[in-house]
Amino acid sequence: MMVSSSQLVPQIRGWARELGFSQIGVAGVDLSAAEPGLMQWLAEGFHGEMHYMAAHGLRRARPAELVPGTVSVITARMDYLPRATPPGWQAVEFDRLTRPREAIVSVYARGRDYHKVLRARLQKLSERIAGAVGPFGHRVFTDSAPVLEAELARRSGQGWRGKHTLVLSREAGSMFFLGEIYLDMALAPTQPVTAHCGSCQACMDVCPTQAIIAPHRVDARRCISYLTIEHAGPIPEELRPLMGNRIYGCDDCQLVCPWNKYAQASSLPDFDARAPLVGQQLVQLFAWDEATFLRQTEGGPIRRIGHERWLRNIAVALGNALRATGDERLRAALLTRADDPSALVREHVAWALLEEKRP
Ligand code: B12
Ligand code: SF4
Ligand code: SF4
Repeated sequence: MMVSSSQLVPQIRGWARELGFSQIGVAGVDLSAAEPGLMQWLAEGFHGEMHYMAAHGLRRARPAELVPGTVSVITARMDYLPRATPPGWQAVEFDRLTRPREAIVSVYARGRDYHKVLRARLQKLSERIAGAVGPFGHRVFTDSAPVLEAELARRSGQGWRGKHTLVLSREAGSMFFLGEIYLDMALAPTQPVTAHCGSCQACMDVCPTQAIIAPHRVDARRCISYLTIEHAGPIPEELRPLMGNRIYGCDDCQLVCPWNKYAQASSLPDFDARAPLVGQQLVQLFAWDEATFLRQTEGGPIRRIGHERWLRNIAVALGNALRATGDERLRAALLTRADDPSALVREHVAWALLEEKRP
């Protein structure tokens, strides 16, 4: 099907804005230039236990093989800073690291699960498009395993790839999610933008675990986001002290990025932070039983990791806080789960209580 891009794309931008998206681009389907890098990344084992990353082979980089008939991809950006985000929010977030007893949940995970928000709104956008051009073949994605989202976004002009690998824009920094609509309708691609990292490498320097091993190369196995969210088993011991009080995800490489002074707040209430997930004491969150965990995380992305991993992560943070402060209340909290039914939790609690870690 052939439609006039010059008329349709501006219309799509208008509908997308009404649905909470901030920018729309169009990419073609030839991502062959990205294939060697993806294969290298997998060959180095940087994906760790994210076996789904390898499972789809090169279909990840070949939209037309993943969804037969695809000839164009609409890319969409959705800003996720909560509506109440104050100016200078990066300093507010960095400050949390100086309060070891406080739990840090990554900014993106404090509200509603973005998978749900983006998927539903991309579907609505597809319906608006179909209303204008008639029925067409499409499939929506957001953070769905087999899609190279950042590469599609870069090509379609959503931004350039920062040295931390995230997509970064002069108008919006990097605090946004990406989503796509694969289409069987040909639209003219929008143009990429130039990169503006220059000689900066602040993200690489700040990374607590040195997970950004070279510009544009992240070894996921070292990334705190991977360790706290994707990784199922015991967290490697040498990385535990470096996690500090981050219990779900990590924002450091984005907080330090100068372009994030242009990051924009969401127009939707969905990403507003839920009170129990911001500025809370580790001790309080560690006391949640499974029912409380499920209730407090309902509709949010954290629920996916389950109560056991939640406790594992908090045990590490409590151990780090105990080492930093010597506060006996932290030890007491850890002792309440020394005999936890989960071997994983017990082991992390035992590590957190180890005497030789005391200052
Ligand atoms: C797997 C994954 C992760 C992994 C790995 C991250 C990574 N950098 O690869 C982990 C769990 C660590 C992670 C963490 C985060 N993620 Co993530 N993640 C993904 C996911 C599902 C796939 C990314 C991917 O394909 N990685 C594989 C590598 C190969 O891709 P690549 O970095 O683009 O590599 C290219 C080049 O750099 C080069 N290359 C890379 N390595 C190597 C090695 C060699 C030797 C060579 C030669 C070349 C080469 O070749 C590749 C192809 O062009 C995407 C969603 C999606 N489906 O795309 C979200 C996604 C990238 N994540 C996202 C977010 C928000 C995050 C976090 C900020 C969350 C948080 N606050 O904790 C952190 C940021 C960490 C970071 N600095 O990347 C957003 C990013 C939005 C944006 N602005 O760009 C995405 C797009 C999800 C979404 N739909 O919004 N994530
Ligand atoms: S911190 Fe510096 S190097 Fe890293 S993404 Fe931002 S501008 Fe680029
Ligand atoms: S999210 Fe944190 S651990 Fe992961 S690369 Fe960025 S700074 Fe490093």
